[in-house]
Amino acid sequence: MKAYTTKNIRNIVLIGAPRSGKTTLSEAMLFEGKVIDRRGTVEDKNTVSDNTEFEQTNQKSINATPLYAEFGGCKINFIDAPGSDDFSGGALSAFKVVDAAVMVMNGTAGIEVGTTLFARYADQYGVPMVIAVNQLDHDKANWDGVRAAIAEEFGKKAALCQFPVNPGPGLEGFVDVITMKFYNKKNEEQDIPAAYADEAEELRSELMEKAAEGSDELMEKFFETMELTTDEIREGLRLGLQKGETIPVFCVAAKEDAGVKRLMEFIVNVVPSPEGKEEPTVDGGSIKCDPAGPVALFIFKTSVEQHLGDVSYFKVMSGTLNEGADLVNPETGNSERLSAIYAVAGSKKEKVSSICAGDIGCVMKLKAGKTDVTLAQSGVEAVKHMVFPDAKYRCAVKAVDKNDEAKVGDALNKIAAQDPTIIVEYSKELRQTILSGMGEQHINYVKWRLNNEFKQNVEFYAPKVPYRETITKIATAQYRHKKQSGGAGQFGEVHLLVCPYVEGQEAPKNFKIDGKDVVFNFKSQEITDLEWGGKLEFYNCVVGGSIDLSFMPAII
Ligand SMILES: Nc1nc2c(ncn2[C@@H]2O[C@H](COP(=O)(O)OP(=O)(O)O)[C@@H](O)[C@H]2O)c(=O)[nH]1
Ligand SMILES: [Mg+2]
Repeated sequence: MKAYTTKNIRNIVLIGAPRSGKTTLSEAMLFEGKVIDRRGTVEDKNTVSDNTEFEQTNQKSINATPLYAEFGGCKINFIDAPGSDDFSGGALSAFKVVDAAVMVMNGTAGIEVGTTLFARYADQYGVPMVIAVNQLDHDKANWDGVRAAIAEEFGKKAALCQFPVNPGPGLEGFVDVITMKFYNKKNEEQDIPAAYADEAEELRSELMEKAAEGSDELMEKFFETMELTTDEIREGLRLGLQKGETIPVFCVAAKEDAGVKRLMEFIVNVVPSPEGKEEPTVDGGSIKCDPAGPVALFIFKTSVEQHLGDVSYFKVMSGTLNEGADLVNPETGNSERLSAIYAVAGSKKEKVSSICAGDIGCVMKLKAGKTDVTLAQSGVEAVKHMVFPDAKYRCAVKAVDKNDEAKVGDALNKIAAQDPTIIVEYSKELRQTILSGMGEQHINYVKWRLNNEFKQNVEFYAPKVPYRETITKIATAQYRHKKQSGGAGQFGEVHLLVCPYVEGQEAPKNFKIDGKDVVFNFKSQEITDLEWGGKLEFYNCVVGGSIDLSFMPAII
């Protein structure tokens, strides 16, 4: 592979509702980028992206797959993310390493639940968005409906850059109002057919106005001349995109490869390169994406892959990573040697000798190659950790055969180390291992992995409900201990008072012992938070050292 510099890198993630066509678009982009010379399909279970048995059997993406294409002098790294909320961890991890998201929309369905969900996530994580309306060759393609739905959902942010000619099975191609050209289904650039010239002019004016909002200079120029050049439109869209104020809208029919080349051209021309990006660190500082800076890489995904074992996917946040580099995990101080590094397109991996700042790659068999880990030259701080939504679904897990408990525990810990949206905890209160995830499908996938990948027979069941009683009324008790069978005698008396307690209640002042009022003489107070949320308050009221200090820990 050609060596790339930071400014020739583009990093994007494909997001969108399930079955909108992200994996099909990925395959078309790999084809356009000459990484593959024959396109697979989801139905034939031979796409580069959906390369695991579970994904192929279910014909849906579970894992976010890092891929790349060499195109227009750039390396476009793109991550094919799963579309269901249960597996949103993949898209959310990818947000950490990309400069834009391509929201794939199903041209027959418009705005779906997944569209809104992932658009909201992109907004929350501060990732700019480009829309690609897909499936415009489908017999149920509804361009007018989708266009209206986009306007309703994204309002003034949506910037229409293209429209299709004859959407549906007779799709002819797309008119592009940035280049003012028509692209037929074979991606050939032609003049705009006369019948669509007026519509194209009208849309270009609207687009110029939107692009002008990108900066004051562009706005001034637009007001003076009522014109922007094609490059100025691109600049305006880039600025609007970076600020999250503009969402450019493109058209594709990924299954037919139509429009894909032009979308990639737009990514190369308009999506910002990672150069100069400041990545926040755990100590409140930042790492600048500079190929001449100190080497720092961030692992955003790990997986166990057939014939390869543990694979860690990373983005070089700064510096230039060379094979054989010795790096340190700034949070643990552990060092690692990266003897071989690779460019990645799903299961296709190409060994490279160096990877520049901003680029994405992978390395195998690292000792500490966990997700969310930084490896860097000494003196560099760790990258701020990824954040994920709280788990939405939980269940209890146990090995069917009690003797396998340790093996099941190990397997669960491995799965959780790879997928940060899976949480495994042992609840001392319930005496159960509790597994939490993003949804029922997510948990079922963990079960599938335990059975098939780790060959463990497990049972998933509803966790127990913790039953906590409380004290409702005052009660007293007393006990006298007396032992005099040779040697020094033993004597002790315990008087117990149990009463209901509410937050802020004053400590008891006196107590009746043998009918007599005893006033407490508080010496010290110790408060311990209990595991289940309660509190233990201990008042030491010992008089005259009558209880030896060495007995105190046993009493508390
Ligand atoms: N007609 C048509 N079908 C498509 C197109 N893109 C994807 N599909 C089909 O839509 C289904 C879902 O595609 P897939 O790429 O798995 O969607 P994903 O869930 O977003 O990754 C598959 O059956 C694809 O063959 C397209 O451009 N046109
Ligand atoms: Mg997919």
